Amino acid sequence: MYKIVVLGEGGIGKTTLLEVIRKNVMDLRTVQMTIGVQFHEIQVEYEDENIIFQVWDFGGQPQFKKMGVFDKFSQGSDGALFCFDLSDYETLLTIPDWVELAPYCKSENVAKILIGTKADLDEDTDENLIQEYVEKFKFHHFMRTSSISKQNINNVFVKMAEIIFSLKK
Ligand SMILES: Nc1nc2c(ncn2[C@@H]2O[C@H](COP(=O)(O)OP(=O)(O)O)[C@@H](O)[C@H]2O)c(=O)[nH]1
Ligand SMILES: [Mg+2]
Repeated sequence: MYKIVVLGEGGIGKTTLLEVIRKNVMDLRTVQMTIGVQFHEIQVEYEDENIIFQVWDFGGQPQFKKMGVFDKFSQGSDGALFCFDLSDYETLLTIPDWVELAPYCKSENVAKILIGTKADLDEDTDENLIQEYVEKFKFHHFMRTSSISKQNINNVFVKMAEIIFSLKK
């Protein structure tokens, strides 16, 4: 079982993405906790193995940022999805803040994917800045997703597995 944290502003489609991935992939469960973290169990097949991810999806409570919640809960992660909304430029600009909010994930050993959500909408983003962040924050991959068109829905956690295995070699 691999632990994955999902980080990014509220309203950018994190929970929807995980729900869509979960329903498309296999029968799994979601547990809502009062502290505002939802756990999604997501399974993928990778190199003939069944890989199970325990995915930590944080609620939108703004006070979480001040409480150090993200730093605490990101401890021990094998991977992280840093998310922004492709149709909302402001959310791209928050990516450096999210990197700072979860310092544990800065480790080279944590698999990091930058996810641009809502690829079905008109883009309001900056390809150069995306590439700059990929290099600066050492994201292992960048992916556009859409919970509506289902773009890359089946690839997110396969890619995550691939990166995690490559890091462990
Ligand atoms: N157009 C579009 N809307 C989306 C997509 N994913 C989520 N949404 C909408 O964005 C809003 C916020 O989604 P939610 O998953 O709750 O965001 P979270 O706060 O990041 O978990 C909801 O109204 C969703 O229906 C997407 O891929 N495309
Ligand atoms: Mg959510």
